[in-house]
Amino acid sequence: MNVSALAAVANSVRSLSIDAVEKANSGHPGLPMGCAELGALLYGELLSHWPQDPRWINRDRFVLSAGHGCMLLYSLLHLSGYDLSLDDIRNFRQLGSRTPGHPEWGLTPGVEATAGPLGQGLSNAVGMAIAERILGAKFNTSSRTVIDHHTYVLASDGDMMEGVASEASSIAGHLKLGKLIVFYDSNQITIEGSTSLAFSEDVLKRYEGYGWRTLSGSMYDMTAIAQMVEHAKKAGERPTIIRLQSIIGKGAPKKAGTAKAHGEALGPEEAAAAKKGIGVPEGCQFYVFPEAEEYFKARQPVWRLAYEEWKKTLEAWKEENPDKAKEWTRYFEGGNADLSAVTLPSFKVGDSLATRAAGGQVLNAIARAFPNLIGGSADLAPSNSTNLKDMGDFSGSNPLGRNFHFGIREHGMGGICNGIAYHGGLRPFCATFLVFSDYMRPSVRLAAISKLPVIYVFTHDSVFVGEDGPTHEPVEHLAALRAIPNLFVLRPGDAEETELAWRIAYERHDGPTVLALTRQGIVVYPKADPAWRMTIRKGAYVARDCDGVPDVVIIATGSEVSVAIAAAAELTDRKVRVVSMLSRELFLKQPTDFRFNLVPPAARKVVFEASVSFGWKGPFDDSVVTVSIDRFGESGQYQKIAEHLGMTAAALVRRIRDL
Ligand SMILES: Cc1ncc(C[n+]2csc(CCOP(=O)(O)OP(=O)(O)O)c2C)c(N)n1
Repeated sequence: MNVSALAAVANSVRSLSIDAVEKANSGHPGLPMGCAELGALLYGELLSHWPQDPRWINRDRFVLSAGHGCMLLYSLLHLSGYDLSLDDIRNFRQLGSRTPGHPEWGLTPGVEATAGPLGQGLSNAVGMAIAERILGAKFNTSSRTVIDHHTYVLASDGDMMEGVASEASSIAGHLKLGKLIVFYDSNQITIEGSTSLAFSEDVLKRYEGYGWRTLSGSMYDMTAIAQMVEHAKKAGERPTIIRLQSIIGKGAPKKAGTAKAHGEALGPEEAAAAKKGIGVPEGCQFYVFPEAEEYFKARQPVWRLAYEEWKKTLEAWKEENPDKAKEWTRYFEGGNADLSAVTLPSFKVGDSLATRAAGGQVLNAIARAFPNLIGGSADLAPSNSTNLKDMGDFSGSNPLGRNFHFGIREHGMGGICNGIAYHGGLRPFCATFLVFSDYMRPSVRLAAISKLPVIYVFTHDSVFVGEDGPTHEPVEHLAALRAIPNLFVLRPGDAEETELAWRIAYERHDGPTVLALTRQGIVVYPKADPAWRMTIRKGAYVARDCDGVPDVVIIATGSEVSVAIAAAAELTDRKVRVVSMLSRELFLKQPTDFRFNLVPPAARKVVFEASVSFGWKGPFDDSVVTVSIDRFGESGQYQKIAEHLGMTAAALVRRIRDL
């Protein structure tokens, strides 16, 4: 290990980070300056990677969980040869640049996860380590290893304080994810000052309790860190956390070790002094030390060789294992999974079952056809109907089990599923009650930002949960989820629609999808639109129609569709159409013609949904009438609740007659 060259890399990271933040006049110099040595060691020595192929399946993953410190990452990606130029670095934080204020997956080559909301990156890394475990068990043979990599994380004090990181770390210990290595940048500084203001726990003891191996040392002893990593790699069944004592803003003469170094430009004087202190020639901007450049130049052939070796192994493995090779293609190159040739359960008019039950049948059929579909629930699988029958339980000793038991850790579950999706090769779903989607909302939002095709099965989707009462009855959740851009929220009305909803969710590859499913049984209704199976993919279709142009269009979702159909049948003196709106987002994407054909502007529009009315005016016009629930629910028999809250067919008939 060339410590002197790595020191030059570390100081190049400092030089680039100081200047980028200075030029943008915003950003976070403290972490990159404080962790520069670790970054140099990672990108120079520890990571098995090949900058020319940042999507190499078997690369080591490195997640910068403390995303605010992204100049560390950008500097190292630039220095080690990724397609990220000095101009990209100069454009740090500028509109349209590839170096945004926090790392964004899919935008910058080499960025493994969108990070910034603290704690998320660490939970993503747990998902990546899980994916590695599964894929290794699936594809490696006794003679050839094609999946075998480590997942590294750099986490800050803030990451360590966040609950989501605790949830994910707890399950990582339980699952014995020995190839997960977390570096904890312990600089004891956060935005408000010293961590002693709010954080006095013994982090390593906590991780010991989770079943991790814990090590500690100095951020600035690269030889010792490399030794600890070797040690960690031998930890076998235990993930490792290495606490590294560090100085935020190391190298800034006045601000180092203080909160002043955390999140603002050092200022011209301090920046100049810091650069001088590390040996940047006077007047130089965005300076890279020649020794650092030479070092990375020399590393390229070494990395290329390892990469080419792996490719050769893969080719030989494919020849020896043609069946596995086919699976490999499906796992990694399948792209948009095509369900057209897959037989899914069919339901018929008159069948009575909850959409969660129908969903469970469809999920099982898809899972039988696509072995890379994996997932589970936060301890509610029997209620969510998400058990994959005869497909085993994923555990520390059974990597090929496909049912995940996330425990009661919704937020961790969301972060882990994002990590599995980031990793590639697997298709994750997860489940809980709709009301608890709030517990995982930050991860859902990040899946939407990062265009991850995670599927969320959220059951017990309305006040018709009944007896459990208002704490368990979602009223604002559909609206809240619909407010997240790029998230599809699908609320099917019966079992047949549930099958279609699953198809849409599974075939989607550019973002996450929510399936909101009922607890209560629903009778499958006849559909007026003969082409409804096609039309519903546009978000809505005519479930029940009238002769001629309708006077009233009831727009209903989920379990309210069948109630609306019953109401329409009673309103014999009016021309009433019922539109089942599986997805408002999909409907709103359609051309005006389609939307106006379905919901003619001249008709009275009545939205019927057991949810807050928030958000329903926008899609139509101010004349829309909402029959909805703008309050919390009640505990009781769900039919009684429906009567109490005016959500029955009779109540809807009265409302429409009163119009
Ligand atoms: C969930 C979340 N809450 C708040 C923030 C705002 N924030 C950014 S960095 C930070 C804390 C900084 O302390 P630390 O994590 O120790 O980073 P360091 O100061 O060492 O750079 C906070 C509160 C955030 N990014 N994510």
